[in-house]
Amino acid sequence: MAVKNIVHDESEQIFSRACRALPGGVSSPVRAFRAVGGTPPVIARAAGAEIEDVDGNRYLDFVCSWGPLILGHAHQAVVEAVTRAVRRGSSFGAPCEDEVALAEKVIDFYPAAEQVRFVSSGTEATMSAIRLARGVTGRDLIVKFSGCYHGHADHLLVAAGSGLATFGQPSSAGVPEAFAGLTRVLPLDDLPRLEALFAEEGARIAAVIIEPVPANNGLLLPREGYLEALRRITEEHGALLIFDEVISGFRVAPGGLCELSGVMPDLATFGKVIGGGLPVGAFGGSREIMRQLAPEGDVYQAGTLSGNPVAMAAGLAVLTHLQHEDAWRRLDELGAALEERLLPVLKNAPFPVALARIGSIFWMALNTNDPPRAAEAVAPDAGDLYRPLFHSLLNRGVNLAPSAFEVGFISLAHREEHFDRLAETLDAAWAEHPAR
Ligand code: KE4
Repeated sequence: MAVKNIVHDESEQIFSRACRALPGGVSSPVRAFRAVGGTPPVIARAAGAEIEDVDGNRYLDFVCSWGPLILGHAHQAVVEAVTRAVRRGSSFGAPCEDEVALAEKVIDFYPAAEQVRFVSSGTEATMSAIRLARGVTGRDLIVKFSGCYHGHADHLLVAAGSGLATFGQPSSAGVPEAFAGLTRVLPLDDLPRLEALFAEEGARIAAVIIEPVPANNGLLLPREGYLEALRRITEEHGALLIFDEVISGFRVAPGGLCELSGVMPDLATFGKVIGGGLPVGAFGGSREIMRQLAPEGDVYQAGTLSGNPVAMAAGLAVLTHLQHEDAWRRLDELGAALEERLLPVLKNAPFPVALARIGSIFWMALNTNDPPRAAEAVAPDAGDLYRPLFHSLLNRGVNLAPSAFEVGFISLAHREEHFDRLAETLDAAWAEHPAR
């Protein structure tokens, strides 16, 4: 397949305006293509498994807006629900029925949630869950794992993943040492280190927060028994276990990793899929813990647009559609089809490539034969090897994440023939890769 003669004039023109009006031209750093170079296409529209830029170039999309679009872009169920909702008013700042219905569905789906609170992003969800854990336990320390990303709340921007992994910044400027000092960071997949930390400071630890399947520094699948061990250790020391299921929630199973692993966290956080592409986050847990939140309890948490009726309608449409379609069986089928189609082609790469996958989430681990289970085990030259690969794919109309550390997503709009196209495009990319 010849490299498409991609015209970028409109994107270049609009993005140069963007760079004058917005820092880096973006509203979120990883979109700026700094890790892969070049100018990001400015997207005009999207439908199903495709996105189209302002120059009319169309791309087969495996970013899916970083996970939310599990039904595909502009799905009819979401468009109709949002249109109906917004005609009734965009925001009330008061209880609304769809907020209750979505909360009831989340509680129905997620085994560890007896109550939930809605917010407007995954960051707000994890920030609020941690404040609640500190309020409930009366303790200050939080434990996170290097490479796990839980949004950009100050105390969590320590050895994070996602954009921070992409930029190689172990932590962010602007975070006072006093804030970061209450966060302990350990490597994933190292239980002796966790046991030792708890032996030393367990009485001060409010919570351990983890992406139960880390997907922001590559897809770092946990070893058998690892999550169970986290549950045991936190329970022994009276610390809460927080599953950050912003990516995995409602995607890998109705009840996320909680359902797949059978491990019950004390709190779980959600985002992405639960909003169907609109700004929704949520956190949930036992009634006993959740009732510590204002207005019932003394842990304050609030938000003008939390439980927004239009966003709630979108989330409800997505979860309802997933349920009726028995979507998770189909998403697993599609994930298996992608893996079967890609494995032979990965062998043609000019360096080792391992495929990590869980359900409809996948990641190519470059320059290694075994998918890493910790950020420290990701090949140090993964970013360099990924850069030319990314552009070869993009120039052939296939959109993967502009970072070696972000995962790919499959939606219900994807078909097996899309994976054939990805495989063919990868083969062409290997042929022209500088490592060849
Ligand atoms: P948001 O605040 O971006 O809605 O969610 C933060 C967050 C929390 N927890 C996990 C496990 C997450 O993956 C995220 C956000 N994910 C990144 C990319 N993997 C969002 C992309 C971006 O920052 O633009």
